[in-house]
Amino acid sequence: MPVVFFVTSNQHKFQEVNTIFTQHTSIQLKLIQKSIIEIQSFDLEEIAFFSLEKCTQDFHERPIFVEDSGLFIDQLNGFPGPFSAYIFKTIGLKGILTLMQHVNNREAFFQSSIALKIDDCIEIFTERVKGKISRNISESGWGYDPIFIPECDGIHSFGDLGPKKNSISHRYLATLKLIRFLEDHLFEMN
Ligand code: ITT
Repeated sequence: MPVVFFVTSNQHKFQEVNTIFTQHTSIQLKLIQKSIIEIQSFDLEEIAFFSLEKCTQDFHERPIFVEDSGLFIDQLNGFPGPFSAYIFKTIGLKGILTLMQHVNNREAFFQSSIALKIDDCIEIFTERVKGKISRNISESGWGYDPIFIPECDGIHSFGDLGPKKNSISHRYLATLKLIRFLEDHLFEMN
């Protein structure tokens, strides 16, 4: 069976993507656990592209991909966006809710951008999921999951949705695009 390599330092991301692979394809996913060097940019696709370029200098496995993701809050002009990982580690969820204390428009979206290297080509797959920032921090979930309520549910946070998150999320939709591309490409070659 074909194998594809995913470079990430984030176990949650890997588990989510691995579950999607297991449910939707016979292509196997292998983890390369490594912190990724990211350029400064407002554009997640550009960050993913350059992270992949850097990774492929160190790792020669193919096909290989990285995923860059972030939470973009409308009333904060897209903040934390490309700085999501840093902001999570510094001001955290409480800090975000404090910034949003007097904000009534709580619309936001999550974005996932996957950059894949296959042969000598780089392909980018991006998806977004709209939702709202909650007023409270729910108990379950990782990263921003406890404060993001997806539009398609409207009540529960990603954290509260448990495994259901992984059938509606930004990462799920982008990973499905990746799988469709890989299947077309890898099975056509055999
Ligand atoms: P990599 O090694 O793959 O880069 P990372 O954790 O640094 O892992 P990102 O640079 O893509 O990942 O940063 C995205 C941050 O956004 C991540 O640390 C989380 O805090 C948050 N995030 C992204 N997707 C999320 C999701 O589905 N649920 C909750 N938080 C998420």
